[in-house]
Amino acid sequence: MKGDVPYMDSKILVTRSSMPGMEEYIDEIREMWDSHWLTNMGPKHQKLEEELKKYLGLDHIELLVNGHMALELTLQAMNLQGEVITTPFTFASTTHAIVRNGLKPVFCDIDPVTYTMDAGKLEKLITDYTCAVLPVHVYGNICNIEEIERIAHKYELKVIYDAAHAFGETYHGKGIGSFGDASCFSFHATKVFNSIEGGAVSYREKWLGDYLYELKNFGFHGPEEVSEVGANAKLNEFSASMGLCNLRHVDEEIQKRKKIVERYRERLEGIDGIRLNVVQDGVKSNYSYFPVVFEEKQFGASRAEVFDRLAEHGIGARKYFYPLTNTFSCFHRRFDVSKTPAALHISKRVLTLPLYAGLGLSDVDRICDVVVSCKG
Ligand code: T4K
Repeated sequence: MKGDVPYMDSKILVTRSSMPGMEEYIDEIREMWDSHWLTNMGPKHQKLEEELKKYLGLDHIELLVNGHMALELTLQAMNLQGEVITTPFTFASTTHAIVRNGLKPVFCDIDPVTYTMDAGKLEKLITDYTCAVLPVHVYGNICNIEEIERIAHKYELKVIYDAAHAFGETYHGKGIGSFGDASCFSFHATKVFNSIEGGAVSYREKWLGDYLYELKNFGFHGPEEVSEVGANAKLNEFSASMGLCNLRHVDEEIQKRKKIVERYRERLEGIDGIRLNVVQDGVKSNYSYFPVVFEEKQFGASRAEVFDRLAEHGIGARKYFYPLTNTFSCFHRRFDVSKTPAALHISKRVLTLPLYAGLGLSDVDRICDVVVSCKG
C-alpha cells in the first residue's frame, strides 16, 4: 500500500443531517398536541411555505413530500408528451421522474467543468417530439441558464430545473428558483436544508402551483370532485416543523460549510491529478458537496483506490454520481452511454468527500491526509 496514516478510528460519513436543538424542535411541535393537526396542508406547512418564499426570494412555491415527487408531479402538471432532454450525471430521481410520466429521456452530455448540461450539445438533440428540457444544477453548480433558456425559447420547450442541490443559491442576485418554468428542490435529510423528507417546486405561472396543489392531494378539486389522477405527496406537519427550525440556522450552517470547503481547497488545490469543483462567477454557493475528480495517470491512484483507502480509515466518501442513470439495469440497455462521454469520464473518476456543518477542520485535515497518502 502507498503511504499510511497513523490514526482513524472514528467513522466520518459523507454527510450528517442538520438538526436543531431538541428543545427547539419540541417547542415547535408542542401545539400539535392541542390541535391534533398532523398533515394535509396544516399551519406548519403554510408557515414553512411563507418562510421559504422569503428566504429563497421567490413569489411562488408549492411544498411537497420530497424532491422526487416535486419532479414527478411537475412533469405531470405540465401535461407533457414525447421526449425530455436531460443529463445522466444525476441521482436516479431525475431520470425516473421522466420515465414514470411515460416520457422518453434523451440524454445530453455534461460540461466536464460544471458537470451540468453541456448547452452546446442541446440543440442537436431537439426533435419534433421534444417537449421539455430538464437540466440539473449538479452539486449546486448552476447550469448554463442563459443558453439553455435561449434554445428552449426558440423551440418553445418547457424548462424544469432539478434544483435538488441548489437550495438558497442565487445567480446574479436572483433566487435560483426564479429561472425556467419551474425548479424542483429537495429537503431530504442529507441536504443543506432539510425537513427530514421534503421538497418544493418554484414556478413562474400561477396555474402550475394550483395544479400541483391538487396533484399532491390525489387530484381533489374541492371536496366532492376529483379532476386529476393525483398522488399523495403532502408534506406532514412534523416535517414542516423540522423545516421551520432548520431554516433559522441554515445561514450559519452554510457559513460553516464554506469554511470546510476553504480548508479542503487549501489542502488539495494544485495537487497533480486532482481536480476540484469550479467556482462560478455570479453564483452565491450553498457549498452542498465537495466533489473531487481523480485522474489516475497523473495522480498515481485510481478513484477506487482512494475510495477504499478512505473506507479503511472510517471515512465514507461517495461516488455521486456513479453509475450514470443511462446505464441503470432497469432500462435494459435502452440508452447508448457512448453518446455521453464526458459524463462517463467524470462518473468513473469522481468522489464526493464528507461535507456537513458539524465536520471539524481537524477531520478535514485527516481526510486530506488520507487522500494525499494515496498519491503515487
Ligand atoms: N435530484 C437530485 C439531483 C438528487 O440528488 C436527489 C436526491 C433528488 C432529485 C431527489 O430528492 P429526494 O426525493 O431525495 O428529496 C441520498 C439522498 O437520499 C437523496 O436525497 C440525494 N439526492 C442523494 C444524492 O443522496 P443516498 O442513498 O446516497 O443516501 P444515504 O442514505 O446513503 O445517506 C448518505 C449519508 O447521509 C449517510 O451516510 C449518513 C447521512 N445521513 C443519511 C440519512 C438518511 C444522515 O446523517 N441522516 C439521515 O437521515 O441518497
